[in-house]
Amino acid sequence: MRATESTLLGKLAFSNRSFARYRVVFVGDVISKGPDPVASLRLARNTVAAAAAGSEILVGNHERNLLTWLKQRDQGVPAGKRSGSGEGNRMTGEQLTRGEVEWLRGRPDRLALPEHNAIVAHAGLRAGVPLAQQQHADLTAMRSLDAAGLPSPTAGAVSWAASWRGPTHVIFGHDSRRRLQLHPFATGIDTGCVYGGQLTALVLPEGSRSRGDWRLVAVNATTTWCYAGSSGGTAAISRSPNCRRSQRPAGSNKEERHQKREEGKREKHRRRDEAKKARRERRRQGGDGTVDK
Ligand SMILES: [Mn+2]
Repeated sequence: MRATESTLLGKLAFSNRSFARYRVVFVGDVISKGPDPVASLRLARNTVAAAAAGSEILVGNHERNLLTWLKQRDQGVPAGKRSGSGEGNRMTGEQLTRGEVEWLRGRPDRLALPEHNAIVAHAGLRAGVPLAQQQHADLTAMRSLDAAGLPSPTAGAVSWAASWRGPTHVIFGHDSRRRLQLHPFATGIDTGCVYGGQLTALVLPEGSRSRGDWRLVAVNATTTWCYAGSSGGTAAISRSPNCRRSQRPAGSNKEERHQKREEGKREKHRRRDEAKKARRERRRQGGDGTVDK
């Protein structure tokens, strides 16, 4: 993701490649799943440091998982008993300096942008609850509402954001399966970069207070690091420790199935033509193919 991240940052900074005039907010999950989570995190941190005051990296569920893992490690919890996906957290955790861990611990899970009538959070907000009282688990993990209308981390049938009634506009990430979400009062910008989709930014010009005045900027992923949508248990070790799968499962998507079908058809035609040719050959040699006996 780092290369794509650089490209998007470059595109946003235009020709001068300077963020000093911009307030930059990352919506979280900068780490995990890509080939070099620590480099991604450092790039994001450096960008925020170079950008205008009020720039920030919000905590997503992956940063939360890493921080929990680090806390348990520091408390002496045995490796096998720590929560979260151990291998990915171990690899990331061991590379971060103490200072970086401290800095990551200090990142917020919500950010109000009153000048834009907007709130930024990694996953979502519970309706009817003031920002200060929102729960960390909801802010970093929700995707849908359950039958009772309560936040749920599962994909669900309908995004929580579809029923968010504002009046504050929520800008969020986390829900890459649904890709770009453009609801009346919520905008989801996780467009599945690590899955070979896009990396997307929402640009809010000074003084703008609604999406009509905001601008979406996206760059295509340079590569696919993870394949989503499979419940298979293959651990992704070499490419990315936190991916459930690093290998593309056979027939995993529509295009691939289509290609397979077409290949099958071609093979069938090829065999039929061969059989025809053989029959013709037999006729040519012996009249009805039954001679020479
Ligand atoms: Mn997430």
